[in-house]
Amino acid sequence: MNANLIVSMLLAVLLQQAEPPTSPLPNANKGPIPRIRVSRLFPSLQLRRPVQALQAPGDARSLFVLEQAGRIVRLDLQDASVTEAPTWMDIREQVHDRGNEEGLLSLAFHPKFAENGQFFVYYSATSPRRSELTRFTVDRTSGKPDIRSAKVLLEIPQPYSNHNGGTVLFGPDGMLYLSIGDGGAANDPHNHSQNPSTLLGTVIRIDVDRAVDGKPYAIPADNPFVGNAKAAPEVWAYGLRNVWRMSFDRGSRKLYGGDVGQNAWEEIDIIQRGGNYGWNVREGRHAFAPARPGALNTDYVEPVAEYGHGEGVSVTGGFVYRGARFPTLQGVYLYADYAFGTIWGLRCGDGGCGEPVVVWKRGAATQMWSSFGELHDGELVLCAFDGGESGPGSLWKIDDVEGN
Ligand SMILES: [Ca+2]
Repeated sequence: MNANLIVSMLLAVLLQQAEPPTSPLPNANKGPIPRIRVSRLFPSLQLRRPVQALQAPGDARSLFVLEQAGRIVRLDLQDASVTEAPTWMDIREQVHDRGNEEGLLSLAFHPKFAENGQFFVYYSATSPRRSELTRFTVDRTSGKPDIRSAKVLLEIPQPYSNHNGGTVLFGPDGMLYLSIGDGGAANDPHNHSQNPSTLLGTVIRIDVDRAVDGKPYAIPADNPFVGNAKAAPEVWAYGLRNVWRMSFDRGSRKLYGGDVGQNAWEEIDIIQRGGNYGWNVREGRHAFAPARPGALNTDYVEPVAEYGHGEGVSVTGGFVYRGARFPTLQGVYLYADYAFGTIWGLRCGDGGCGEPVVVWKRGAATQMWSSFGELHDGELVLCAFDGGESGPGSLWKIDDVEGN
């Protein structure tokens, strides 16, 4: 075998490894959905209201966990017996967490975090009441976050304490996405969600690597409402009530979100460019209130799954499982009800989505599932408030799946 051939074969192997897993097959919505079992990650560790768990690019060993009050801890995945969570960053001074839905809500590491040290934090602040999207940078000398590096990218006025969203994340396109709730109270009294000239009730998409027109970010040229006087150019999708959690599927590259309902229906949406997801005219697949005159678009995108308030009252969006450990779970989108603790699985493919299946039900334990996280290897972790909203918090992993 000549040297060129060996090099090209090695290159092929490397390229193969670098490629994302293949997209689901057209009939991927038809396969069986297995039940799962969960067990504690870090069984001796107690957290306070953990709301997100994630890894940083270039670091497969650490798990970062957000506590809602404003602390980010860094855990070593190889030290299961840890009893104290080491603080990585503490912004409790800046974060306002008086309301149940206020606080430090989400973190996204820049895809080039290993080189540029940038990360983006979404949290509630006060006087005046608002949500902030702020960029921080890790200090190169100390290797720790530099609080003074804070650069506010967005300030979103919040009329009420509830419905703040929100998940901040980077898409496979390198753009930053952020889900923002409808502003709160009930019924969306100011009609934010059907009015995309406000950022409330939307998912936005911005380019944080460029600063243009006096803004600390740029508007991607292919955003759906660029040049539309009736909508803000940041908006990617709207008609959303309160997408607490959303995620990109590594396989299909689709953006899945759980949109929390009001009186009757919780829903899962696949959030696409320019889509109007219906709130407050629709709740789930059902009429909620009449459309107002002059609406930009009344062609509502229906959810891919829903459940009624007999089965749960507040959806926590999860992830499509793309790990290697449980082949029968491949391609299944997992999501939960925060309050009832039930976990569902849903398979979607090019032909649409199948029916969701209950994969786990809470027994004697009292987990309230606040969030899912995806590790670099595709395995999932879950964050829980145990014993109710003021109880201790914990982390969980999937440790067994039917048929594996
Ligand atoms: Ca909807």
